[in-house]
Amino acid sequence: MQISLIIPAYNEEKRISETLVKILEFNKKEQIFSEIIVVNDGSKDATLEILNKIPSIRIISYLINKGKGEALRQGVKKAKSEWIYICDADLSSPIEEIQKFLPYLNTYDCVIGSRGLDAKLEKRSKIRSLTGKFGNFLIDFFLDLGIKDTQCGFKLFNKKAKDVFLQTQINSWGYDFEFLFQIKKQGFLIKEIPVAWIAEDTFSKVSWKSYFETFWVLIKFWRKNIGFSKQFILSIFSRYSEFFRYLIVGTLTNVLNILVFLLLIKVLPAIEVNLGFFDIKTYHVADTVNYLLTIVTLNFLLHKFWTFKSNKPKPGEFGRYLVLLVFNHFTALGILTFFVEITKLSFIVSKVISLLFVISWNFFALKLFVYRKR
Ligand SMILES: Nc1nc2c(ncn2[C@@H]2O[C@H](COP(=O)(O)OP(=O)(O)O)[C@@H](O)[C@H]2O)c(=O)[nH]1
Ligand SMILES: [Mg+2]
Repeated sequence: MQISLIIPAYNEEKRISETLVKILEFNKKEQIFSEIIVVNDGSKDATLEILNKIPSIRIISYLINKGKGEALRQGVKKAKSEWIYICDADLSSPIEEIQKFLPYLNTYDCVIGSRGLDAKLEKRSKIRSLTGKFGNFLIDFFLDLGIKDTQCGFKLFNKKAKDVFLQTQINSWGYDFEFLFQIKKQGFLIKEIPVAWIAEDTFSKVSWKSYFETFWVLIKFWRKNIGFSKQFILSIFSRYSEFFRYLIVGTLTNVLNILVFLLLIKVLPAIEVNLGFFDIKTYHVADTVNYLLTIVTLNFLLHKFWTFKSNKPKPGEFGRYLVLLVFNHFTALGILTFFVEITKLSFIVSKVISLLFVISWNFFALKLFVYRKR
């Protein structure tokens, strides 16, 4: 087997020797890697001293920290094998996972580890996992790669893809999506496979600041390579069509809500029922009937058959929808009360804020709770 293993290392004195012991032991048995290259990217701790004591690895080292992307390019440039496997210094995906990549060697140019395909394999904090997913959502939104997890540090690729890797320019974390974008554009075959992921956040080099920096790198890359082209806009509509249908149905039923209300006040006979403590008048009846028609019935049906295409009869769907309506109503009421009473905002501003809150989760609540596939 001809695979060069490349590990970028920046201030890894705590993790690198354990990692290399594991890798060397594994490789002694399996003979998968023809060389192990560690790139010491200007570490300020004892990383280099530790590396120097480990036999049978190749070390590339320089004094100034340049970023993971540049470090990997330095390693890839020196690699001699047909295939390259890049691997994080913390082995958050255990080295044995390489076995899952190998069957795809002959059919694909690039096989990438993914934390987006099988949640059961992922052991890291919820907050990291969610930020990661959100980051990947943004990357997919802008670059349309169709890849669930572009940022996983474990990737295997061939010589052809290696040449593209060497042409990437982003020095920091964005090199992954730059590389995948370029090879996809050139028609290379990419396979994403689920890998185990065990990570302790306390050691992570990825600070919150790096998330914002990477986002900025993404925006610059998008502007340079895609931008607001007609094709980009069209792809947004087709990729997020469900969400746009949700917006259309929501707007339509709420406009109807007002119109039907006005119509009913006109056509209903005058009503006045005295309950002792409360008078029920025409507009109360009008608004209740209107709500039952537009929001409870029409909105439910349009979302079911058009927005979410849940065409078969599904018991429980309507019940869940009603639960959500009640939930949304009371939370909106709570939020409204909060802004009116505590922050003393005007009614209209408070109403708009409470609406925005509800709209922001309602799409996901409908998709994942009401009209869920399974
Ligand atoms: N070359 C280089 N590698 C880095 C830098 N920062 C982090 N890394 C390496 O990138 C890999 C992943 O880092 P890690 O802290 O585990 O990130 P996380 O798994 O995303 O939390 C490790 O191999 C680090 O040594 C850097 O500035 N330069
Ligand atoms: Mg890590």
